[in-house]
Amino acid sequence: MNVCLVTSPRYNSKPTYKALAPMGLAYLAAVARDAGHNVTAIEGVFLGNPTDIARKVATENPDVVGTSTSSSNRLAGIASIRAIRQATPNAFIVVGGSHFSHTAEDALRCLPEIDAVVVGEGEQTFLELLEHLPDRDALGEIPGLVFRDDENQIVRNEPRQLMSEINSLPRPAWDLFSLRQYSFPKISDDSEQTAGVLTTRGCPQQCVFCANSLNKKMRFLDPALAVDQLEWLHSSFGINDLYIYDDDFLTSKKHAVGLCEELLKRNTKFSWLCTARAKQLDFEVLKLIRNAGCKCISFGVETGTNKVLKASKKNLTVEQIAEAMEIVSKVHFDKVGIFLIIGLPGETTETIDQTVDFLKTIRALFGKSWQVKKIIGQLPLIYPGTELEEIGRKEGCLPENFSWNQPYIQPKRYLPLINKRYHTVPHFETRSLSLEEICAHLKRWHWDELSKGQKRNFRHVPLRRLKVALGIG
Ligand code: B12
Ligand code: SF4
Repeated sequence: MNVCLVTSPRYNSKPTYKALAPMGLAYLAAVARDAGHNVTAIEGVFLGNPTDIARKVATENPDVVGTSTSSSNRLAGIASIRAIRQATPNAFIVVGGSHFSHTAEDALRCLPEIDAVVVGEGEQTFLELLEHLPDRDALGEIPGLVFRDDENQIVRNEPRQLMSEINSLPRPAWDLFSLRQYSFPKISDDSEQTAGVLTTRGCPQQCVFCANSLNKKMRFLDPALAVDQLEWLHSSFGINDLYIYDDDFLTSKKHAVGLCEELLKRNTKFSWLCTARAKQLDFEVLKLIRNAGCKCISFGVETGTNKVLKASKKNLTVEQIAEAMEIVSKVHFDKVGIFLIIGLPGETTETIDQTVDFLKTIRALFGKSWQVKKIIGQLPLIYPGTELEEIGRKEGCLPENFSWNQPYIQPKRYLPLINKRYHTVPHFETRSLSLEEICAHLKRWHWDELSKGQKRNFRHVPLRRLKVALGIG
């Protein structure tokens, strides 16, 4: 089969190189190619314009086109799918990834251009689809697939089980992508080229705002295989900077230690960053990851109150976060990212004040080196398949007839409060605390504290427009 995998443009259909290369598609490309299919990749994100993307796809004469988009880029992604359908009327168009996995039936209903949706982890389902095509009668036999049958009915097959292990996966087929053209913030000053890597898959936590519900089971890449892959990235693509995409790199001490010992044993020189949960951290393990090249580490702290942590199902307490930060502060990472979400369930103006007080306590721990640490705040966005979507429906955040695959724009009064990139993503708010009230409260009382030493730390809130919109400050 001729298989063409396509990345979607960003929300405004303008070309950009400021992205990390698409790991999901690179894995799919690798398994499809290993099975003997002819695979090509089109980096729609570099082209931007849907017509240009479709024209380029058509030149590959594909039997199957596979693509995906994030919810924030979905309207541009959908425009690209429509253009691809026009340019390749006979190709089988299959979509996957978090956005489509959680909106499969809605996507097939709204988008006649799509033939099928792969729900969740894609490698095995995609492979079986390629094996069966062009025999559409066999689509009902593929677990994990949702598709439109001959009578135009939407059929959801039984779910696909997550892979039991990830060691047997091939390496992502980065040779099909222009890995060196992607430009993402560098991790260290002597960085040359950045790439993302995965050393685990899955996260067993259940945070209400997270779209990870289909990926709960933890799987670990054997440390030797993981470091083989990193050395290959270095020797084949010049990569020396790594974003470790794992949801919680420190979820297993054994895995983190094994990987770092392997990195040190082979005397590698990568600079890398990772994300971890701020719970029960071990000083020795943190020191080890620092020695093995981890320059930056970030934590989803979200809030400084137990009330909001509990309502958000973070399975964390402020006491645990404080203890974890105390340990982190002693390790001297180049950067420590602290992610906040202001406005989660249970938030009040009092809990916002408590969160800011909590940040001051953390700031004190880091002392003079605080300026290299980063607080990254955001308002709560609703993503499909999250518990926040359900709570948000009850709170009236989504219109009655809301569809994830049809045009949507935030209520007009909120547009000045939100970065353009997120205008089409519904925001969460409760009946007792609106987005306007949150922004006004932050601006009035906490802006200096939250902005200390940083240009743009509240990334969904455009500062200048906020001032005008709220008429304060
Ligand atoms: C790395 C990452 C990023 C990177 C970018 C990565 C990239 N190259 O695009 C950065 C840091 C830039 C980023 C930014 C954001 N991200 Co992000 N990110 C991730 C993360 C941690 C890993 C993604 C990854 O590579 N996974 C590994 C690969 C192997 O898995 P995968 O992509 O899911 O692909 C598999 C399947 O989904 C499926 N599949 C995927 N595509 C396709 C296509 C076809 C045709 C088929 C058949 C199957 C298929 O098969 C693949 C192999 O199994 C995920 C969380 C997670 N654990 O997945 C969040 C995640 C994807 N991000 C998320 C969000 C919310 C964001 C932001 C909006 C955050 C923010 N508020 O700013 C931004 C916006 C991104 C954008 N492009 O618009 C959400 C997605 C929600 C949604 N519905 O879109 C996720 C799921 C986090 C979460 N748990 O809630 N992100
Ligand atoms: S937010 Fe992080 S810890 Fe929570 S469920 Fe998602 S990936 Fe896991």
